Amino acid sequence: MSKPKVAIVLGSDSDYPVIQDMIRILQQFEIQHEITVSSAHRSPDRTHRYAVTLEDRGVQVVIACAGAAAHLAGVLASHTILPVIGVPIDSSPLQGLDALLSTSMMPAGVPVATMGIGKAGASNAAVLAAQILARNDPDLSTRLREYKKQLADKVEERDRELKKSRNA
Ligand code: RP5
Repeated sequence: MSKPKVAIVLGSDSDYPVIQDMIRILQQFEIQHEITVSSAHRSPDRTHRYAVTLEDRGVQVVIACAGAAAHLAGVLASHTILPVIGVPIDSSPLQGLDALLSTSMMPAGVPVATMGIGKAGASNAAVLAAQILARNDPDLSTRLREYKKQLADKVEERDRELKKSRNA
């Protein structure tokens, strides 16, 4: 098996159900990935040890998914020059608004490309990771163009169905 290009880090295994579409999209694009549970707050040493291996192992994009006072993406970004995409998970009483702010509001110099909250944000993280990797991968670029075309085709199909149902 080839080396993972995308490293997905979850703050908890309880975040796993939220990222199912992310995994599906990465598989659809044939992007090798790995998934690791590590918490910025509960296992800071493990998170640090993991972050410093990423570049040497050939990982090219990191996706960090965490809820509540989510510092996972920021901490990973502080230990690597790889692009880090953050996904705020809607697992807290504030339904992810806390995670959105704590993931996105990074100090200057340590960016986290923050997605929207929850499942849609997780899906977009996979697409953005694919778009980053596609800069050096013509086959992946082709798959991305086909993916975008399918999105557009689906809108036209729904438009046709809506019009048909209104005329019925
Ligand atoms: C965050 O706290 C995790 O990313 C998760 O979204 C949330 C709850 O974690 P558990 O208490 O379910 O492990 O750190």
